[in-house]
Amino acid sequence: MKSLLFTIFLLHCLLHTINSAENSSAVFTKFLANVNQNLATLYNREVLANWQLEVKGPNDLYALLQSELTSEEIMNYVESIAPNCAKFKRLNIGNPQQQRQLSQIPERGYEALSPADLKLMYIVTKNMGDIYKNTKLCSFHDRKQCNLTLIPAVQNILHNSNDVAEIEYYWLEWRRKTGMPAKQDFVSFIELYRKTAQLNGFSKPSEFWYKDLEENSAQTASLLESFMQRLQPLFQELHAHVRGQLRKLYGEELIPRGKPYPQNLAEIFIGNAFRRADPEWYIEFPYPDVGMPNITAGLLRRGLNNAQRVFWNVAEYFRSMGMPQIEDTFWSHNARPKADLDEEDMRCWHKAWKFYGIERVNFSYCPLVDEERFFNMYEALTDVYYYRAYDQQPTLFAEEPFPNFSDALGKMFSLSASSPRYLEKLKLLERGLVSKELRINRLYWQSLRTIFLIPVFYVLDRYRVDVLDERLNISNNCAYWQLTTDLTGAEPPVSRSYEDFDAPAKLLIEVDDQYTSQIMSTVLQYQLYQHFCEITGQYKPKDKNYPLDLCDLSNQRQIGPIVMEAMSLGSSKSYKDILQIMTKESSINMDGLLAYFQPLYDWLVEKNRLDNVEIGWESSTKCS
Ligand SMILES: *[C@@H]1O[C@H](CO)[C@@H](O)[C@H](O)[C@H]1NC(C)=O
Ligand SMILES: *[C@@H]1O[C@H](CO)[C@@H](O)[C@H](O)[C@H]1NC(C)=O
Ligand SMILES: *[C@@H]1O[C@H](CO)[C@@H](O)[C@H](O)[C@H]1NC(C)=O
Ligand SMILES: *[C@@H]1O[C@H](CO)[C@@H](O)[C@H](O)[C@H]1NC(C)=O
Ligand SMILES: *[C@@H]1O[C@H](CO)[C@@H](O)[C@H](O)[C@H]1NC(C)=O
Ligand SMILES: CC(=O)N[C@H]1CO[C@H](CO)[C@@H](O)[C@@H]1O
Repeated sequence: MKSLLFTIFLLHCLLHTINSAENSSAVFTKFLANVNQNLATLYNREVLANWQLEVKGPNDLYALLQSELTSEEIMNYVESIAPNCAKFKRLNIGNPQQQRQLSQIPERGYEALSPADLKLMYIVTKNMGDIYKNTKLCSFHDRKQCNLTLIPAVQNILHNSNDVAEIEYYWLEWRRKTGMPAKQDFVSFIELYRKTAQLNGFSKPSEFWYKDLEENSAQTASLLESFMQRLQPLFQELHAHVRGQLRKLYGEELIPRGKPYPQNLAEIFIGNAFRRADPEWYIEFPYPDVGMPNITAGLLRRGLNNAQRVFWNVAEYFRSMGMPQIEDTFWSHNARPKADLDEEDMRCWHKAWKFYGIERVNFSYCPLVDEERFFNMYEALTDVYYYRAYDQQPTLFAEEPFPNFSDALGKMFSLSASSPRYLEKLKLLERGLVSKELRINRLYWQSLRTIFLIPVFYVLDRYRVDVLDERLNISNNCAYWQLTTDLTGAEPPVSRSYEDFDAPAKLLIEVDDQYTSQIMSTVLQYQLYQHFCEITGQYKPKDKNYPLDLCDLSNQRQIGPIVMEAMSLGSSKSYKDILQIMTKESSINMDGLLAYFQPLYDWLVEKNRLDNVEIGWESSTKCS
């Protein structure tokens, strides 16, 4: 009885604090201050541990343990404040900035599941990753040798093969060994994901899927559809050209007229654009004799032969655009080389590391010097500026406004730096080399790396969202293929049936990875580029001397302040507000991307006509 009375008394006090209108706002303010502080402490421990892993290597067991422990602590913390978050959301108090902070507190995500379900979720996602890691295929030429990993072994074989039977064999084996074995886990994943969405208070699974994009799923879906529609003319011309090239390589029987191209052959062709360039490959280029300039050779010729020199060169580019100068001590104080490269894992990149609530940005660099690492430096330095610009924001706002937003800025700057006009300035390209042929080759190479990915990414998200929201039956393999064929113009090389299960072949590593933000980021990159080029007079829509693909932003000092202002906002405003500040437009659109590739589009239309290749594709009859 005594203890009951005591409880009632306590409850009364609690309710009193929360419910009395004037005081609840003080309590709310205090709550947010606490959350900002606690998250900063936890995040910093995690970043520090991950930074240690990057510079010391994954064998640093202490850092590995720290990293895992802190992730768990963060989850526990988020879990512990969840009831309060829900309460404050219901009370609907505070000013708009406070309400926005509240909305930026991380969701519990899978932690909202019951312990048994949570365990199951870990098991199924781990299983799928393991299938990917552990699956070994037998060699096409020696069926008794069965130790080929999917990546890199099979991938390397495919890149270097032009034997159609071999390519088809691996395509089918890959699906046979990964699809069916993953089916049950995939089905469980979908069910658990639906539950998670519901437990986190979302009305539909797709709302949870798109939660970081600040719009409801219907708006996101219609934005994506508008992208796909506007992309279609360019994509169809590119598709027709690539299909024509494949027909030259493999013959009319394998690549019949008017049909989707076989996915396996197209992927190898397009994938070439991601490999280190080798001169043989230029045969497939619009102007094979012109090829592409060798930037790596240019870097070495110019004495930019280590990461530190590249860094200062790139820092000068940012300074010339009116961004703050990086202090001389930055490199010696903050930069460390990435730990030894793992042979199998060629992911060696420069990377900035942000800390919270303190002025600190560390930097890890890849010691390799080549074209890719050179342009990557522009992206890494963009992050240094970004992290420093928003370090006065509370922890909950010390983020980009949507995932991959900062990539759009970084890639925009590296795009501008890859402009032949700028490369001439840097003497990485010899003067007078900027010909029509070189420009078309460059645009073509870029289109393989970006334009083709957009529909592929779109299908990956669209498929999972449609399954999650029950618009598509997970057991209907042909529905998966119909989406793929309609949108990407590719079909399976051999007949597939309703009962096969092919979707996981592309989704095993991170089954819940979201690609929509990457599409938005890519489109935004070109939108920002067009805007900045236009306001600085480097791009003039009607003037052939100022095309977008040659626009060079270096020395355009008015850009720095605009970009710094946008960066300093962190996620305190929605991306639309930030876009409005930067460009006077509040939605992402395709104008910039299409303007950029316009010369390639014109070339393709003419070339496809001359080659008498057909545009578009019928639906596929390969799945029934
Ligand atoms: C696979 O096995 C063959 C012999 O069976 C061996 O020569 C080869 O080195 C092995 N490859 C790998 C990646 O282990
Ligand atoms: C470019 O130059 C580098 C360094 O000289 C060289 O290693 C590489 O093979 C060249 N690449 C091409 C495609 O010629
Ligand atoms: C990380 O940066 C801070 C200051 O920004 C510096 O004091 C610290 O030494 C750096 N850490 C390393 C390992 O370089
Ligand atoms: C988008 O962000 C994710 C997670 O940070 C990252 O893995 C991915 O590489 C980014 N995508 C692009 C296109 O930069
Ligand atoms: C999905 O398809 C399978 C196999 O065709 C069928 O058994 C099942 O009833 C379908 N589920 C729904 C919800 O339509
Ligand atoms: C009774 C009481 O403690 N009132 C406080 C409620 O919170 C405001 C601040 O928002 C204080 O000024 C009051 O003193």
